[in-house]
Amino acid sequence: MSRLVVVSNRVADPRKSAAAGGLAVALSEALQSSGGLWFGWSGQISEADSGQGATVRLSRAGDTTLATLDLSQADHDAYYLGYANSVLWPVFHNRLDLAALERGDLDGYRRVNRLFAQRLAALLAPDDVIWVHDYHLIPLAAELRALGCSQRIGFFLHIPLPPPLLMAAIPQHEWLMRSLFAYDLVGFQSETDVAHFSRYVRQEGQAAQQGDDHFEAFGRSVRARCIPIGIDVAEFQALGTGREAREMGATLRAQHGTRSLIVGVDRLDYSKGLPQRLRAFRRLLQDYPENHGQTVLLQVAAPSREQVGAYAELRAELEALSGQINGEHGDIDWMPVRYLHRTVSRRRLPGLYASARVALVTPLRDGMNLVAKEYVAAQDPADPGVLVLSRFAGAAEQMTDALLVNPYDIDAVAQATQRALRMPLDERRIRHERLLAGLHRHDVHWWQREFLQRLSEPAHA
Ligand code: GDG
Repeated sequence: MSRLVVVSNRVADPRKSAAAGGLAVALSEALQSSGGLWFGWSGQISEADSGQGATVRLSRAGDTTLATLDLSQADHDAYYLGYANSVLWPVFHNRLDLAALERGDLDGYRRVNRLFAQRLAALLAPDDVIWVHDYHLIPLAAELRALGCSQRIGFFLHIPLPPPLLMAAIPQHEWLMRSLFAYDLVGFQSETDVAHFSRYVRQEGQAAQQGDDHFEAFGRSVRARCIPIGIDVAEFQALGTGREAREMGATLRAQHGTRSLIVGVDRLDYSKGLPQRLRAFRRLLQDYPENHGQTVLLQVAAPSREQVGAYAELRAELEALSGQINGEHGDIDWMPVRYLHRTVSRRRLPGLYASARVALVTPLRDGMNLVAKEYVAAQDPADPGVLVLSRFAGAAEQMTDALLVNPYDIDAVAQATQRALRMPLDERRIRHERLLAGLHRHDVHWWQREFLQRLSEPAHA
């Protein structure tokens, strides 16, 4: 069996899996069984031990080796805050207006990818299998190939791939897409992403698509497939039986009594559609006054990327909006919006989800969205809550038994929320049963096995 080498921007310590979440659990499972290596940024910024002088620190976590390196302040700012999170993230989420195209940031992005490749190449054995994750590291395989690495290399894009016209807003779009052809396999979250990839390479790369998932362009070939990520259903449900989740559930029930709880849990990010969601909740209170005193929206917005300007503005907008709604509609004994700008412990999340009659998962654009899946996994099958899900989340391709909505259409989201609040038990059970079956069929273990199986197949299978 070949050794698995995982490369991602950050390395999660698999020993802290309850904190790290399902992705870390799934990857560490594959890493442990092959005595693997996980390579990435340490999360530390250091001037002395970074850039060309950066040394790789090795540590052990069971049978897995963790290999991390520090970044200098300049590299971190240009690669992580700059090109990755102020160019690729907004454009890939259809927010051209937020893209900050600074030439120095591209240089930093290339420099850090080259540095990762140089340090990683020194640790590789000839028959290793390499799995690279996400938009921070698109050119990594090309850099490794330039150093003579001929191992099998796969790439999984966790975020959406935009349609060709939007992609073309990035001045280096051709270089980025050409970089993907240095991989043997590229995995996407949804069929929509694969269709965007296919259209791009046909239009811009004069590609020939040969067979289902095999593309030739730029004088090279790659396989590209939809391999949607799932969650670890069993792990998440087990978390739900733990003390912290049960206490969370009991606290919420005591606080809200007979009131219906609507929940939202997101990183505070403009892709998640949070202002639109709050406006839809305000519309619900305006159009369906029976919810007065009876319904509460609990929105957790976990702090994220606070050094990027667009995120600070969003935070201020959300705080103002929740204050307005509470001012307009609240009463002495009822606050319609509970807005929390903080992280809730992962062990308590299942209790929060289980107490909510409705979940609003309404991103404007999302690669997959794991909160939608976690909410379904946490429900009591005998009396389940209802998922209201954006049609622009990758999850909507699989979770067609949710109430699918256009998150920009405030009236429609308010109507769907009202329908979810009033949905009869029979219908809730049927929808939940089908959604849960889907979660089991395509869980995170399936995702990990499927990706590695496809990566191990010969190129012209
Ligand atoms: C990217 C893609 C894709 C959130 N708030 C808290 C908290 N969370 C956890 C959730 C969930 C995870 O973070 C968020 O996952 P998402 O899928 O919603 O979103 P991204 O972070 O944007 O992730 C996305 C994903 O990669 C995987 O491929 O689905 O589309 O954008 O697990 O539970 N966890 C804790 N406290 C919080 O307050 N502990």
